[in-house]
Amino acid sequence: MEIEKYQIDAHNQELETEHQRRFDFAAAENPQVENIISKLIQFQIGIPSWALGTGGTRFGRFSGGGEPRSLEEKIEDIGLIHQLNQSSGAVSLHIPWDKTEDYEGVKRLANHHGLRFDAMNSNTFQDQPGQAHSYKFGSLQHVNKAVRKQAIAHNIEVIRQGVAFGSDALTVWLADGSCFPGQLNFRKAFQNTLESLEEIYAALPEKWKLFVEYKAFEPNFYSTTVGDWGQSLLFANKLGPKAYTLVDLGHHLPNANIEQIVSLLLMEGKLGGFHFNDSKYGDDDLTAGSMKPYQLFLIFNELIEGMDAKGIDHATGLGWMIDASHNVKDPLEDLLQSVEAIMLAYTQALLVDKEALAVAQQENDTVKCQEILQYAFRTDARAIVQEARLRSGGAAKPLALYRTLKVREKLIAARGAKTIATGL
Ligand code: LRH
Ligand code: MN
Ligand code: MN
Repeated sequence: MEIEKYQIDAHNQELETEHQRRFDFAAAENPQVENIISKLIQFQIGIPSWALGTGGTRFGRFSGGGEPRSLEEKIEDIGLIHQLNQSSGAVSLHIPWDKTEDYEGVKRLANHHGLRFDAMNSNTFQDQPGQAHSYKFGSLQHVNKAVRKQAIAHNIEVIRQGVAFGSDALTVWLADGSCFPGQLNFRKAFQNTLESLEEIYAALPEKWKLFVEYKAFEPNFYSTTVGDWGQSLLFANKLGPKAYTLVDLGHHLPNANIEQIVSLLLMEGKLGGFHFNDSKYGDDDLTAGSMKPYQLFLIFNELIEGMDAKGIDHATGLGWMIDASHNVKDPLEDLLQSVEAIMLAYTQALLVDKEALAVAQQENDTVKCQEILQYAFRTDARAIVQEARLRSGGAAKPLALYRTLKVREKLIAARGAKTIATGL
C-alpha cells in the first residue's frame, strides 16, 4: 500500500493554523531557525530491515500482524514511514535475513520510495542451514582456520551483494568472545580477528567503508572480542583509512559516557556510524529517546561540535541508523517515534549557543555551561521539526496520520495476521 498525497495534504490543512501559531513563536524565539530547518531537511536516518517485524525476546514473540514477508515488502514499509516523516530515506540490510535474486527490481522499488541503501550487515552470529562449520565458538576469531575462512567468505559475499544494491559500507558486528574464564586466549582471539578483518578489508571496493561495531556483552558474558570502543578503534586503526568504529547506544557497560566516546572518536577521524536506540539495562533496543532523552541530546551536542570542528557534513559524513526492535509496539509506529526523537535531539543540539558555551568553558563557569546546554534541551523544538517535515512534503503529525489512515489494519488485510518478518 501507499499513502496518497491528497491524504497528507488534507491532514496538514487541518492542522495548519495550530502549526503556524506554534512555528511563528519558535521562529521568533530562535533567529537561526531557517539554517536549522535546512539541516533538518537534509538529515536522513537509515532504517534497519530487521526492525520492521516484531522483535522477540528469547522467551517469546508476539506478532502484531501484517509484517513484511519479503525484502520488497520491507522496502514498502520503510517507504510508508518515509512518506510520512520524510526523514527515513535509507534502508540497512542484513544478510542472509534479506534475500533477493532481483537486485535491479529491489533497487527500482527503493528508488521509487526515495530510499538509498545504507550499510550492509553481515551475520556470523547464527548458523545458517547447510553451513559447513558452526559459529558456536566464534567466527572471525575462531581457533579453527576453516571456520574463519567461512566467515570471511560470508562477509565478502555481503560486500558483493551490497555492490549490487549500490551500498557503500559494510558493518561487521561479531558475537565472538567467551562465556567462561580461561575459555579463550584473548591475544590469539584478537589476532585471528584482525587477520580475518584484514582479508575482508582487502575485498572492499574503492569508495567503501568498513564499520567495526563493538558490544560489551551478549551473547557472550565473560569476554567479547570487539567489546568496547578501544578494541574497535584498535582494529580500525590497524586496518586502515577505510575502517571506522560504529557506536550502538545500547552496547556499553552501564553509565558509560557515550558523548565523550563520540567526541574522541570524531577527533581521531574514526567515528563511522551510529545505531540509535535506548535502554534501561543493557542492549534493550528500545525506542530512541524513550528512556534517556537528555543523553541523546548530549550525544548530538558532541556530534555537532566534533563534526563542525572537522568540517564534516552532518547529513552525509556519518552513517546514521536506528537499531531497535520490539515485542509490544507496532514496529512502524515505534520507528516513527524513534525518528522523531532523533530529529528533536538533533534540533535541540543545533540550538546550543556554541560561542557562549566556549566562553563559559574557558572561564570555568560550570553553572553557565549547564544553563546553556539545558536552555537548548528545554526548548520545545517540535514545531521546528514539523516545519522541516512539511516543507519536505511530509505529514504534520506522522504517527497521528498513520493511525487515522489505519495503515496497520490495511497491511494486515493485505498480508495476513500471521506473517513473520525475518530478523531478530
Ligand atoms: C547486535 C546488533 C548488531 C546486529 C543487530 C541485529 O546486538 O546491535 O548491530 O547486526 O544487533
Ligand atoms: Mn547495532
Ligand atoms: Mn545491539
